[in-house]
Amino acid sequence: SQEYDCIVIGAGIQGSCTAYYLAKNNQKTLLLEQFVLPHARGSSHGQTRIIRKAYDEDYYVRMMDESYGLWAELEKEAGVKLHSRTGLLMLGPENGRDYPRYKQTLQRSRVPTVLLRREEFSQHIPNFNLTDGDGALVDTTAGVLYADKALRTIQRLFQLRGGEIKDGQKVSDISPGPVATVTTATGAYRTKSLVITAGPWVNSLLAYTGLGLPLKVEKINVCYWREKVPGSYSIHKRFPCFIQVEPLESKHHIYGLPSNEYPGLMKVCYHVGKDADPDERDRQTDRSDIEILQRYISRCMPGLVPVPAVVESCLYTTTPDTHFVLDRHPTHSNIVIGAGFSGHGFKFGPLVGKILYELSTGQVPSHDLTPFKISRFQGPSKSAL
Ligand code: PYC
Repeated sequence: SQEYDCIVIGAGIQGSCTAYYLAKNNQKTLLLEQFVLPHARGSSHGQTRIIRKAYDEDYYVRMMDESYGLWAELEKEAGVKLHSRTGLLMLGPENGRDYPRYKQTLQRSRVPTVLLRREEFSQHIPNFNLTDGDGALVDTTAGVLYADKALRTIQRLFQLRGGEIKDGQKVSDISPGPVATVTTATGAYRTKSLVITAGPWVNSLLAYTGLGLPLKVEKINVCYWREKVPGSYSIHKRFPCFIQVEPLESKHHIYGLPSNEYPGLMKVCYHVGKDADPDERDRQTDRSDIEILQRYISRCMPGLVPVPAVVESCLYTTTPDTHFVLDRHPTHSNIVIGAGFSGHGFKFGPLVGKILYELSTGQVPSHDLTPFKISRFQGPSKSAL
């Protein structure tokens, strides 16, 4: 069997970034993927994601400070533009639970932010009705990440640095130990260090190692809505991304990205979906979130036709507190786990990759990983976006 310094299982954004930092630091690395690349079965496909510093926890803001720099380095190395700045409009009840927390965290962390007064709102954000009682602010650092392009670019940079990708190779066994063996239908690979970043499939892989994490896999309906006047919510007219917390229509957030990748269509989605089996994703046909979105769009975004023109799918793998898992395996310390990105992990990809590389090569991680430890699942949980 072939031997590597490190094997990374799962070539989504987190695994591909981890593999890149390993190869960049001279580790002989194999990136294994069960499906033939590229594919749309997991959580890293699709044209766009939001990148932002707007968070309600200081540590995510600090992590995004570094992640922005790492994205810029990757763009420079590849000579490819991977994101566009649009700003992120945060909306929510002034006296609610979430909006004041975001506002305080942004101000405390000195993130460049513009507060929009109700009187001036429509002048800055046309075609949008601000809900009575809602506050509005703009995180001016935020924008759109070109997700598919970013994933392709990082995998290419990994290969240019000598990394090996084997796709279409589903893992059929992991035998842990000081040298672990990973078996697929076509080979057995040995490694001193294993990283598991398999998104919704992480628990099926961890089962080989005697571990199960409290993760929920949800199917998100990624909806695109037609502009009544083409271009009115367009990135070219500087329409921002938005996150509406505590909307009148629902318990969970609604978010949107300006029309860009599909001209004339704006992406607006609900941040929570229904449980799904990742191997039978399309058997989950619930569309109750689309009714919530239709009500929201009819009320707040009068320039969109309130019937989705395109619906794509994405899987979220969610932890009970919606914070990530970035940790070592509790009984096999040479197995590192990156999981449970809970629908907000893509923008952290390069930083997560750097942290998982640090863990897998025995370095002290460059960020405090306390919020991301597996041991927290034995205690009480709390929730964030
Ligand atoms: O983390 O900004 C985010 C996000 C938006 C939609 C899903 N996640």
